[in-house]
Amino acid sequence: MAVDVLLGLQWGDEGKGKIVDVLAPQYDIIARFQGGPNAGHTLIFDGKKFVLHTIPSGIFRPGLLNLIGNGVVIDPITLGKEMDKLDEAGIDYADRLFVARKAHLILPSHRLLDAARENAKGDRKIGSTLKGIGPTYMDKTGRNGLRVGNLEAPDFRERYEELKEKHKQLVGLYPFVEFELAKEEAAWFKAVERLKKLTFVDGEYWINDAMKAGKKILAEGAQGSMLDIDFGTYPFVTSSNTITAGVCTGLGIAPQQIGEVIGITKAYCTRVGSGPFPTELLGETGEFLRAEGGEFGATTGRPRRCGWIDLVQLRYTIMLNGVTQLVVTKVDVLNKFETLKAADAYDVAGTVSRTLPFDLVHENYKPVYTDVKGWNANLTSVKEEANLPQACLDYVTFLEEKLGTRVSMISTGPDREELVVR
Ligand code: 2SA
Ligand code: MG
Repeated sequence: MAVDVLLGLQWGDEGKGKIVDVLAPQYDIIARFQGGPNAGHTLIFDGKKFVLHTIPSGIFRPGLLNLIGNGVVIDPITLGKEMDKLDEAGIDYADRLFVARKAHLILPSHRLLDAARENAKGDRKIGSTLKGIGPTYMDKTGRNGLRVGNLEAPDFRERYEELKEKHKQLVGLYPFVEFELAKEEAAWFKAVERLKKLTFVDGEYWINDAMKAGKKILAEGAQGSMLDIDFGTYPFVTSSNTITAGVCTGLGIAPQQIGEVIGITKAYCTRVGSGPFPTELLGETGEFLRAEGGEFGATTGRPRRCGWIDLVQLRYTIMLNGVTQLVVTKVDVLNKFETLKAADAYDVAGTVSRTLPFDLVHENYKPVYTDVKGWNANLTSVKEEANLPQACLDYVTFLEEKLGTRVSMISTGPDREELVVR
């Protein structure tokens, strides 16, 4: 049995949570492989909205097992809050949520460091979600980190204090930021007791055994490929490998075990936080997309930047991920346009290019747009391909041709039900 992958091809918020939830019944296990509580996966069904940060989006489907893999960084406090929401909704997750022992822990002092470093950057801020992601991955690669499995050892508190002291020294290098460490710490240790009630597993054995037993597994990406630490718009990226390669290291799976790679893109494009966004629309049209699409960060509530779809960027991330099928989301947000635009090439210092320049931050380039006919009709709630207006189908065909990849699903609204499967 192979592991299928589902991930975002832009800067995050492509609608991964919804699509995982829709596909979940075809799988036995949903696994998160990178990122942490910076993620915000929104799911809407039966008129209710849930936002998940750490827990895989398979949790709402009874019988499905969910793994938080070793590549994820976990803040017990956020995880505890997610568990509260599940408890309130009467979702039984106790026997269905597994945590890899090798996943790293986000300490309160990681969040303090995140805040202190962003604060010191002035107008060069990354636009971090301030969840402690960067400092935690730094401690992981710097070989200082604490892992979930360490919670089971008697010397955990000592090791915690040691790492916290290191962080306090580092924080001293930055200007002062408001942070109630003692209070946050008390909440953290309380949440740790709750985390310890979940089942800890050696995730790499657990998942390989499941594969051998014929279980169907879906790996759920967070953020997006353009936020990948290696291939994204560095340094305006997150601190993990968000691309398919991250599934191997973030779960303990060999490359030949990767099956379908389902890449998700919005019918337009958004980005939250700072950094280059070539097709960004700064005027009225951008604001219109933000309002129509409800484009506000699911974790921080920050307004998302909006722009046209970028085919140069998408061809790049389709290549990096080995995408085998595309899902186009939020097509209904484009309902009111006579004409749409898509960037099919870049003008790089006077030369037309179909590849991304090395440094999107500093190089001289601008997108070259192609006009596409809009449908100017209401698609909300369309569930059958036959009910989509011809212009909308033509847009999908245009994307398939330009991107060389089949579109297997079109999302026409936020609800689980609002989806055309082809
Ligand atoms: P971080 O927190 O250190 O990983 O931030 C680094 C950059 O990565 C971006 N980033 C995100 N971009 C889109 N969506 C994310 N999740 C939330 C959401 C974000 C939110 O679903 O809306 O609520 O604001 C996410 N997480 C990280 C971030 O903006 C920085 O540019
Ligand atoms: Mg999100």
